Amino acid sequence: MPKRLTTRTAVEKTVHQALRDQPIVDMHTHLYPPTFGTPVPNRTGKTDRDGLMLWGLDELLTYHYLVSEVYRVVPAHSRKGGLAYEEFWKLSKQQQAEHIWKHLFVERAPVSEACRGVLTCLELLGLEVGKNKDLGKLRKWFAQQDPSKYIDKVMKISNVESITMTNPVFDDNERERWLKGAELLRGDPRFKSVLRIDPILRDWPKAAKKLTEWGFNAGDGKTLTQKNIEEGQRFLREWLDRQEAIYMALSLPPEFRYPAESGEAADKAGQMALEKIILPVAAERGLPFAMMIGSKMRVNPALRDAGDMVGKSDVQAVVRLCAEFPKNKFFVTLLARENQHELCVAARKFGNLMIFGCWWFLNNPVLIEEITRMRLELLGTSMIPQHSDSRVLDQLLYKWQHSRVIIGRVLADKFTDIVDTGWPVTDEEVKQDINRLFRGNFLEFLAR
Ligand code: HDL
Ligand code: ZN
Repeated sequence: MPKRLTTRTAVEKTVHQALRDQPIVDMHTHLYPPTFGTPVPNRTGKTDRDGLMLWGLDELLTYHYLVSEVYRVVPAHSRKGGLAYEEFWKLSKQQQAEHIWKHLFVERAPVSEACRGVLTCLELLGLEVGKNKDLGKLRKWFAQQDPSKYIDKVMKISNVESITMTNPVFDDNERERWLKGAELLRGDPRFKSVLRIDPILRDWPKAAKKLTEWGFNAGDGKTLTQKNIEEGQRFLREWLDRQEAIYMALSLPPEFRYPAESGEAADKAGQMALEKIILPVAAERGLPFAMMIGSKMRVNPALRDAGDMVGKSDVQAVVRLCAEFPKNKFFVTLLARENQHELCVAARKFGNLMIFGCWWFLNNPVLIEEITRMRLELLGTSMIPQHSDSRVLDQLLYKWQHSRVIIGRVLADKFTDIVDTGWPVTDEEVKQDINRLFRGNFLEFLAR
């Protein structure tokens, strides 16, 4: 029998319990099952230097967020003992981890969100790192894990029921693995695939050249004939089938405009690739197209994955695409804090637009709180508040734990606000809405 909630305390208790109990569908990660190989030493002994499944202590400590943070403390160029980038990249993964541990954890308080995240992971794994800061001892525990069983453990503790991968077809390592044996790679139904195609819009001429090399005649990159369009569509259909992808995705620079503003032939061709290749195939299959806009790649190339930057995007490009392609479904997340309000208002105008997550540089408590409040106040529960973006399996533990606490605080306020008007809120309703936010809205939008 549903129980009516009449006080803030009752609401808070219900919200936090419902969040703990709610199985999560994580709609955007960079995680992989063991069939994609793992470079991490472990009890199975089967390691693969270029393996894609990252997990364990040294991967946690060398997450690219922490690489950029340690270069704040020990600069690359300094008269007093810096560490040149190329020297850092020459270190082993363990040596890199030790360098980060020393400078960001031992010699100063690990208060940044990425540092704190490592501590939350270790705490949730029961490793009592406060009692023992010796990496060697911690490493021994991880080396005893079997990757397959470790996935079960991490998904259980984090209560994540489904992991949505990012599968970049233009990445040679990943593509070759799919070509070798797609069925092997899809052995674990808890992992869903996403066809990631950034180069098609970030650099159509280069992408067209690659497609042609792979046997799909996509033209010269400056013009798109009907044949090129058909071949580009054939490429997408073939890879969507191979991966059994549940949506298509790409990230875009802050300069992305629709329609393309530059008179450049390549930009015009890229716009045609969007209009004639990507969106028609997505629409025919009822697949959402995810645009993650605002990432300026490699502003500091020496930092590699850690060298990307945020920039303010043009939300009107999203508005025009949603308006001009009503049969397409769009997942959109923007990287700049300054774009969040305009994106929320855009979502009020288009039912084919589902906004999601506090992406990358927004995935910090202060911004998760601000953005979630804004979304609930403007959109109610018709949005997807978070994804983890995890690159290392263990990060599911901290990214979801931290977000549950913050989103829970906001939800408790919002439910209490309506309880205060005399509106009858029950525990069942709270559970239903939390299911919508952390699972249902995503699955329903896929099926729509
Ligand atoms: O483009 C993306 O999917 C981003 O999430 C990048 O992978 C970024 O490097 C990242 O890991 N952000 O968390
Ligand atoms: Zn990502």
